[in-house]
Amino acid sequence: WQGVQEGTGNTQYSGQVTLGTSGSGSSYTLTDTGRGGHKTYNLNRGTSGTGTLFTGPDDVWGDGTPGNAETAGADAHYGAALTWDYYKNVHGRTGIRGDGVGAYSRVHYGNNYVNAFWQDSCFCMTYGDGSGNSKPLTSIDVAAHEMTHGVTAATAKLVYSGESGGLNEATSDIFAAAVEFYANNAQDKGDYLVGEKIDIRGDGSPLRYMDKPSKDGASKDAWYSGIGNIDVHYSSGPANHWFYLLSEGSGAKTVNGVNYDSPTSDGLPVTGIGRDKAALIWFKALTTKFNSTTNYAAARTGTVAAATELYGANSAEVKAVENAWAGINVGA
Ligand code: ASN
Ligand code: ZN
Repeated sequence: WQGVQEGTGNTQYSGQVTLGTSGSGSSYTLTDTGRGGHKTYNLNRGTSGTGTLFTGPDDVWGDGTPGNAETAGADAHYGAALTWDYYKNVHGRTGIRGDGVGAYSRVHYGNNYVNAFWQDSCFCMTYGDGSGNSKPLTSIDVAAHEMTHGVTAATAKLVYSGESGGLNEATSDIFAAAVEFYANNAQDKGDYLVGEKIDIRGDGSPLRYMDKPSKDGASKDAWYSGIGNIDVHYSSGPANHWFYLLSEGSGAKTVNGVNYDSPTSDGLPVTGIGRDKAALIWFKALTTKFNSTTNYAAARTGTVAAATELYGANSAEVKAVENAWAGINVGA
């Protein structure tokens, strides 16, 4: 059977979901023909090659527990599908490169490996199983974060060091949040936290907080001269904070049951314009204004230009973009 087929995934982080699969009769694979042929492979703790393509007799994948090898495959396959759908349906971009071609995912990388990563060289993303091989890094936001590294590499090509590196990381966090909200999965509602499901620290805390990035103990809330010298996962903080402020506004707020409290560096309030508009502005800036050496000051210029094209020079949206940058110490 050659058409688009739907199987069932019993995921660890997102409950029971529909997956794009291929096959018929008593042989199916995790090959998503409706999304560029995106495939998901089982590395079975190896660290090179593609291992084996997930294949099974019944088009039902995983049982929701990490002990079942298919479960991480189901989560990763689902996250890739959501990210594909988000870019296609929200931004009109079909595939990471916009050419309709799917990437592929590899799960069960190594042993107790607590990371996930995108590689442009294979046009693929890879997930470890986490500490104790029990918390694979296959949540929706991590999948969207990694795939977005592919989108950035295909568009602005932000260099992965200095301020552009922080903006590269923030782009992955921004669209990770956007995809999670887009998915509206009952077991993983949208939030402005990154990696809250994978429990990397073992205390239930997320990897990163977008409303007040310094809550993680290392990320910065606002730009300062020299921010380009810290790790890109921390210099992303101000841009993540900018996205939160632009989306939701400053101050205290509860979204999907999560409490946020976002201060501004200048003490002035920011009125949010909603995350959908904020994401459209960042996407337009990423794909038409930014380049490999864009820094925080240039990101301000680029997003103001993008918002001006989308909403007009005297719009409330442009004003909010400017106020959000002021709120993270990036002035005119
Ligand atoms: N998971 C990390 C990331 O995508 C891997 C890395 O440090 N590049 O940011
Ligand atoms: Zn990243």
